[in-house]
Amino acid sequence: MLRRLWPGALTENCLNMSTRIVVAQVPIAIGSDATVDDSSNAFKFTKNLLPLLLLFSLFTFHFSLSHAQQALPTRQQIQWHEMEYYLFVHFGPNTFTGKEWGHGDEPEDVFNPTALDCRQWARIAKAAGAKGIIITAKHHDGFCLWPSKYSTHTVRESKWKNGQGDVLRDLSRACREMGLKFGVYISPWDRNHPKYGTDEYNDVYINTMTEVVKSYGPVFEMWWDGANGEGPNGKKQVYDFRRFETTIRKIAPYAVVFSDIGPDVRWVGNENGIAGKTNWNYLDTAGFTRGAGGPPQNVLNTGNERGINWIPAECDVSIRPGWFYHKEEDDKVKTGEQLFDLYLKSVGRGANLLLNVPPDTRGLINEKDSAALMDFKKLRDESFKENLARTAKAFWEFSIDNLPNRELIIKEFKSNTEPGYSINVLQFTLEFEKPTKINCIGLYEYLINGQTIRNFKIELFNGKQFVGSVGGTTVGRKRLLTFPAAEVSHFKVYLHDKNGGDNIRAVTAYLIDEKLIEK
Ligand code: FUL
Repeated sequence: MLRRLWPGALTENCLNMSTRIVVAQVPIAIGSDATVDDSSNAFKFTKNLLPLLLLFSLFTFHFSLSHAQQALPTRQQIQWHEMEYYLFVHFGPNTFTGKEWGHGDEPEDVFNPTALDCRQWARIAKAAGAKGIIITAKHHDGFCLWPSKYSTHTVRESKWKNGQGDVLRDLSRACREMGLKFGVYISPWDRNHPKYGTDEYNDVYINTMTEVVKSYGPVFEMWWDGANGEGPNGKKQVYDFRRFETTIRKIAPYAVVFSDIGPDVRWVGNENGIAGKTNWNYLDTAGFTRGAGGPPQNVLNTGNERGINWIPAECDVSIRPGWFYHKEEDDKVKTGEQLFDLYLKSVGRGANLLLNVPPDTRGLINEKDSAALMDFKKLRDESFKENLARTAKAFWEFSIDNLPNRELIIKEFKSNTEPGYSINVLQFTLEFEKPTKINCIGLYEYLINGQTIRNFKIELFNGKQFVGSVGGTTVGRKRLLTFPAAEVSHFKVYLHDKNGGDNIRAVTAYLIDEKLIEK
C-alpha cells in the first residue's frame, strides 16, 4: 500500500525530539480498503469516497502525463551533477604567443614549455577539491597536444622534448593517479587543417575524436565548442554533428557531451560563471543548432521550465581575464573570495562550475592561481564544515512504510543515488535544539525524480518573533541561500512544486563568514 501525505491539517510527530519537523499531512490510503491514519486531525474517508477517488485518479492521470513529457537525468548525468566543480585547462601555442585565438599558422616550435608537469596540475586540482580536469586537446588553432595521426600540426612537430612529448598521455595518467576524472575539449573549428571547410573534414574530426578517446580515455566529458569560423582556405565548415554524436555515444558511452545545447550538458549562456537564479535542468532544443543558431543566451541561462530534455547548465569561467595564460594578467587572478561568490552563483544555483586555470609558459599552474585555488578551498571548507541542522539530537526520517512509528530524519544527502523519499512534504518546520545563528540555508532536490520545485519561501523565527525570510524559484541539485545572520530557533519552509508532490531531499544550515554573503 502506498501512502501519500498531502498538505492540510498539521500533525506533530515529534515525540521527545529536540529538533522537530512539523509535517502538514492528511494521509490518504490508496488501496481498496481506504484505511487512513486515525489521528484526530487526519482527513477521514467516508461514504463520499467515490467522487474523491475519481478526482484523485484524474489528478494522478494528469500528473503522470505532464511528468512523462519531461526527461529524467541519465545515470551519466547524475554522476556528472555529483561532480559539482572541476578544472578547465587552456593550454597550447596561445600560451606562448599571448593570443586568445591562434591563427593556425603558428610554427609548432612556438609550443615549448620549459618544465611541463601534469602531475603538478593534478595535485593542485585535487588539493583544490576539484573532481576532474578538462583540457583543450585542440583549440581553434588546430594544434594537437598529442601526436595525432590525423594532423601535421602537433606536439610531434615541435621541438618540445624533441617531438616525443604528449600532454594528453601525461595528463590522463596524472588524473588517474590522483583519482580525478579526465575530459577533453576538441574544437571543431580548426584554423590549420587543410581539409577544414570540406566534407572530408567531418571524417577527420571523427577520427581525431576517436583517436583521443581510445588512446587516453575514459573521458567523463566531451566538450564541443560552438565557434565556427573560417579555416585556412577561407571556408567555413558545415559540421556533421549528427555523426559526431552517434560516434561519441559509441566510443564513450559513459561520457557526457557538452555543447550550447547538449545533448547532455548545456552552456550557461555566459562566460562569467553565473547560472540563472531560476535554473531549470530542462531545455527545449527543437529548431536550434549549436553555435550561432543556439537558443537566446537568457534561455540557456535559465533553461525551460517545461522543456523536454534534461540538459543541465555548466558554468565555464576563467580564474583570469583570458582563457590562456598571459603574464600581464598575473595580478588579475580572481581571489578566493571572488571564486566563492561564483560558487554560490553556479553550484549554489544547481549548476556545475568549470573553472579554467591556464598553465603558464613553464607548463605549470602559476603560484598566483594555485594560491587563489587554495583560498577558495579553505573558504568552502570553513563555511560548510558544520551543518548546523545536523547538530540537534534527532532529525526526522521520511519513510513511506512506517511513517507514524518512526522518527523523521532530514538527511544531508551524500549522493544522488541514495534511495529517495517519496512522500509529499510541501511545508515543514525545522527547529533547532536551541536558538542558533545562521546566515546560509541549503535546499536540495532529489534529481532522480526530475526537477519540480518552482518556488519556495523560508520564514525565520526566533521564538514567536519573525526575524526574516528568504525565497526564490528553482532549487535543483543544490540551492544555497545566504542572508544577513540571524538568531533562529526554527524556520518554516514552503515549497511550491509544479507536480503537486514534493521532491525535497535535504535541508542544511550554516553560519558562514559575513563577508561571503552572496554579492
Ligand atoms: C569559447 C572559445 O572561443 C574560447 O577561446 C574558449 O575556449 C571558451 C571556453 O569557449 O567559445
